[in-house]
Amino acid sequence: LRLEARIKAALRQGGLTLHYQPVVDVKTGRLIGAEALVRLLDADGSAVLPDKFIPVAEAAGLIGDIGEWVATEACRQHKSWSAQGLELTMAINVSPVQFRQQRFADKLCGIIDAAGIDPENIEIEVTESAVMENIDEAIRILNDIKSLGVKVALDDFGTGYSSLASLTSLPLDKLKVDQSFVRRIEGDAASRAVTEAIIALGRSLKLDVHGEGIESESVLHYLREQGCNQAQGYWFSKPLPASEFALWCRSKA
Ligand code: G
Ligand code: G
Ligand code: MN
Ligand code: NA
Repeated sequence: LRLEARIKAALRQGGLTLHYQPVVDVKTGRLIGAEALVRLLDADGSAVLPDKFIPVAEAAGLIGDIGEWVATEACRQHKSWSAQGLELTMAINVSPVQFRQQRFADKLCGIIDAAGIDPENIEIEVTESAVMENIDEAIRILNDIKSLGVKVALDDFGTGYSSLASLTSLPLDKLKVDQSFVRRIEGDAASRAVTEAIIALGRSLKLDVHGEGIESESVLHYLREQGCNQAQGYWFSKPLPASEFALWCRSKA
């Protein structure tokens, strides 16, 4: 209950913050986006990571509030950067519980409208396992989201149990190849085989394929050769507070 109480306090008192990790176009090396990643700030200023508090928030019925806060803040930040000439696609993670909540697409639409930004600049990331849990329902929700103009990425792809046939009926823009494969590319032939299969599958379905967890130039090079077109990972930058993210972008421009 201690963490639950801290989450509640954070929601009331501004104790949540977003870090942003750059997303880069593999061919040109240009910055094309940012993934917003939520942190819970402790009294001493240190950050609790979402792997720890998101499951607690889901169980406590607090994920809807967190999700709304994240989307609102990510949209506000997008608007602010855009006004400074920094144009990018803002990716927002959506928990499986939040994804299935009543009127999720309506709420998202309201938040994007209120921020005054073009929905095409927003991308939601939903995990493969969340979608595959109930494919018909997922298709319906994703169609609602797509009809707003918002983009959809399938996160952690390769770790769930996909019905490959149903991939063709899901309205997707992107597959994010899970880090667990990307990070083993150099040492493990099986991880290379899975990565190559995912890239080929995504490209033949005309989707963007996004490699995450890239930690070296050689892995980036390999992914480029395989036809992966978007990249993210510590090789470029770890997730950064907004002010540091903007500095990082200027140092690249
Ligand atoms: O980089 P990091 O430790 O932030 O992310 C750990 C996990 O938490 C990832 O799986 C990521 O998708 C998830 N996560 C990060 N931010 C959010 C968020 O705002 N909402 C949800 N639901 N999950 C998030
Ligand atoms: O599941 P999702 O893709 O949303 O997870 C994002 C998480 O991955 C965040 O915790 C982020 O800090 C972490 N991350 C991003 N890039 C790298 C990387 O290159 N190496 C490692 N080890 N973790 C990464
Ligand atoms: Mn993600
Ligand atoms: Na992921």
